Amino acid sequence: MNFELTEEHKMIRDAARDFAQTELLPGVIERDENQTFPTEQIKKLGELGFMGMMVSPKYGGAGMDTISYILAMEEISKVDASCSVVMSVNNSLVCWGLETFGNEEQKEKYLKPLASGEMIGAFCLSEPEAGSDATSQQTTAIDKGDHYLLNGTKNWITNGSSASVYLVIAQTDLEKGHKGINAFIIEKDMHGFVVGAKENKLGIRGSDTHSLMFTDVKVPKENRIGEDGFGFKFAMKTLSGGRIGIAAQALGIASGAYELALKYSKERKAFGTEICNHQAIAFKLADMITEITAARHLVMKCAWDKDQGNNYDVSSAMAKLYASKVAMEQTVEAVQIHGGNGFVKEYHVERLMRDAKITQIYEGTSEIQKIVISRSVIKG
Ligand code: COS
Repeated sequence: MNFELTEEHKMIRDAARDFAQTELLPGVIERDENQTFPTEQIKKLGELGFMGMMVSPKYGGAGMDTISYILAMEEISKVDASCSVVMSVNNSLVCWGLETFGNEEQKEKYLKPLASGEMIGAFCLSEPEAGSDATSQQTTAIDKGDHYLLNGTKNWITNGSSASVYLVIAQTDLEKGHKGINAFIIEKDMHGFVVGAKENKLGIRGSDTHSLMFTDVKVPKENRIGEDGFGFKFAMKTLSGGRIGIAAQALGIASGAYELALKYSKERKAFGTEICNHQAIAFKLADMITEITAARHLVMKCAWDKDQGNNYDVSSAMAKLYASKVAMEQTVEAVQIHGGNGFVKEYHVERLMRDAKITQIYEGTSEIQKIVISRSVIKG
């Protein structure tokens, strides 16, 4: 076992930290307030290689490992979780899915611009009636010979309007159940594809979340990913990796709030001393750093599993379940340590608390993670 980061890992973490402080911190409160998408910031993340971190340089990516990816995700999420969700979806759902399961033509045409940050991608599984119950897809893609005809609605899609390329899951053959589901690459300008209204959200307000409508969209046959009927497995396998990204996001939200709370507690005075000298606050800090360290170990372990080629379906579910719980609980504590100041926007912790909630919901709710983990332990 080796708990040390390599020099390269440290460099990537520090580059992400610098970027977050210089490029993301200024304006983060306003972007949250006005629900402004971080267009310029995402462009710069692309130039740094952070939009296709794990993609091979052959396809315009940075060729880094999963540990590097989660280190960068944590640092970006400490400051701007709206920005990090855009990065996470593009990296671990869209780019990874295309690089692992796409064919050579699909990689040349779509992966290259996505990995270089020239384009943004979206992953479209959820529907009004199919969130956790992902096999109940109502969106249909009927085989018409040289193309599929796509009809249906997708909900809560991250990068809904900012994306140019959408990976859409749809039912091709109802009788075959989940084995009749396929994944397709959809371009924004395909006829019959409409981006719906933007959601007005509790947290990650800088990211754009939309519903998407497909009416008789003609999807060329060559835009199907993998063999006929591979769509559900594609979604499940891709989400396992996505959950590592969201676990790292949750870790970053928690550690960002902790760092702010620690600093504040060393400056703010009450009853004649800095509040960190009061046991009530000192013990909160002790609990926070302990929980965050435990979450970091789970996230690191599962990233390591992925880099080693081990199965990470369960370790990513555990990492996301635990890190998102820590994010929710410890951001509440960070607000508490800040007292009245924690309740106002200028101190950043209220935003982190609002941002934390979604990490227990998207890419599989905490309850879904418990299904994945419990089925695995019972099966043995
Ligand atoms: N990798 C590969 N295949 C997987 C898999 C994985 N991680 N998880 C499930 N599968 C396969 C199963 O092996 C099964 O295939 P076979 O019939 O060939 O064995 C198939 O997928 C169906 O699996 P299962 O029977 O377990 O389906 P369930 O309907 O019980 O659902 C859960 C399984 C709940 C785990 C799944 O629906 C899920 O993850 N839901 C949450 C989806 C989600 O994250 N939504 C958020 C949207 S993205 S923001």
